[in-house]
Amino acid sequence: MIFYYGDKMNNFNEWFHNILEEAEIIDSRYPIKGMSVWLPRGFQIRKHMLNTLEELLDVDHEEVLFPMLIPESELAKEAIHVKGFEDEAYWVTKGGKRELNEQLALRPTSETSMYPMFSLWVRSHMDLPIKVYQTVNTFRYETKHTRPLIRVREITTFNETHTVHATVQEAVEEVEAGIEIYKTFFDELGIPYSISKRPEWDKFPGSLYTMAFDMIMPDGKTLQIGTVHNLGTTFAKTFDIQYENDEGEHELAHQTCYGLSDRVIAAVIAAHGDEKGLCLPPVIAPEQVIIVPIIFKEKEDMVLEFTDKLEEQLSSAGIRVKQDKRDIRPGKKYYEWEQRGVPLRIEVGPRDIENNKIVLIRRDNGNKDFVDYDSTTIIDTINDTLDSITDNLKTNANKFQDNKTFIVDNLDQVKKTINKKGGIVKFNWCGNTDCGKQMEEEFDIDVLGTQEADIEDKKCIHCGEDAHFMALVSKTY
Ligand code: 5CA
Ligand code: ZN
Repeated sequence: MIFYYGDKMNNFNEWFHNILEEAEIIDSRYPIKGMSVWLPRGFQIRKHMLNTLEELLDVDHEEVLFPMLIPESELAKEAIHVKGFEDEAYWVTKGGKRELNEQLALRPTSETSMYPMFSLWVRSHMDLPIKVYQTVNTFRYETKHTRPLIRVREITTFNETHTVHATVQEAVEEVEAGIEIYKTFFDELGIPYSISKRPEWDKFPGSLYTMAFDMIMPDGKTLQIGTVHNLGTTFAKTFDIQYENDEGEHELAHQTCYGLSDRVIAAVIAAHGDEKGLCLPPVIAPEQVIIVPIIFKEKEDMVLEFTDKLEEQLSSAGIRVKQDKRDIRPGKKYYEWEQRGVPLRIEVGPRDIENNKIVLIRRDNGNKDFVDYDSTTIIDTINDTLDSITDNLKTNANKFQDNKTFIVDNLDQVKKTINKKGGIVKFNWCGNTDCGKQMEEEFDIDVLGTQEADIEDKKCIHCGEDAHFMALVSKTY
């Protein structure tokens, strides 16, 4: 029986939920709202996702691990920051039956856990820069509708980078570096994005400014998939992170932080999945290649001898490969591995071996290729095919994002476009908070942020004042 996933475009929620279940990624029946269980297949995907990310971060950052509990006195130190998170914090108030002297927050993010320690670590400019990251679980008592991977109360895969610098300039450069790392990372996964500077009223609590990555989901709403913040000296003041410069004077340090979450996995699923189920980019696929031997009784030994050798060969070349020798119909195997999103399937039957051929079937476009089996070139052929799958997934996903991004020049079109087509709408904007908040109310949309553009002598399409930016607006998750 063919499983019906639902309509990805018109009923994304149903489709997404079905994928998570059928592809055995997570089980969301855990008896706490907003918390789920990673299943073995999902955990593999998560692991490869993190390896890809951490490899990029490791070039210029070091991994650390801070405690999960934060004393209330530290969390409350930075006034704006605590205001942003006070409604979302979970509290530990007891040890056994005893009330604690001071209640402890489960980290909603780790500024207030890390920065008191940074204050101890930074003495002179010799101690700078600090560039560290950790991958941890964080807790946020979200009040908006929770959804698996997308809006959770235990973020199980929170990768956060925190840096400390001597100068404004270095912090600005680190923000750019962070953006580049995330671009490379999302590109490797074929996740499309639009980058904008969040408006004043939606920046990270305590930051100077926030740069955000947004992906347009199949239903036309956008999902914030990553953020890079310039913290300025706000936290350095609060947590007393100062260094002695060459003249022996004390100066405040400049900081940045940036982070990603489980949402990355949601984004991959949403970007590439289809009516057959999950479709994974090779870089995070638990199996990049699945070999299905076509076995007939009398030729079984011959086929298996060949496929065992092939499996061994691919595996030695560093390709994640698995062979499915189960005694069930090949059709059922094809169906299952397609559902699970394995990028490439190799079928080999007795006739193929006699003709010295193998059959490659791509998950992304269904193309079937009969290729000559040559032991000296087969690895290149397969690696090239995997690369081509990555490219194709990325191209198609980017096309979707581009086709759903509209530039308009009057207010009427903003409303019409968002309601009819969804996606991101861009237009000339003044950048003023009052104007922006009014628009959000009037049109029931969110201002994602601004992009710099050549806007001379143009007026804000909402209030008529001079325009300074392109605004990006959308409905959001
Ligand atoms: N300390 C900073 C940088 S790590 C910080 O916490 N930034 S954040 O609040 O913007 O979170 C980083 C990213 O986590 C967001 O861009 C978003 O993609 C993701 N995220 C935030 N809240 C949730 C949530 N409840 N569920 C899943 N992902 C979330
Ligand atoms: Zn305006």
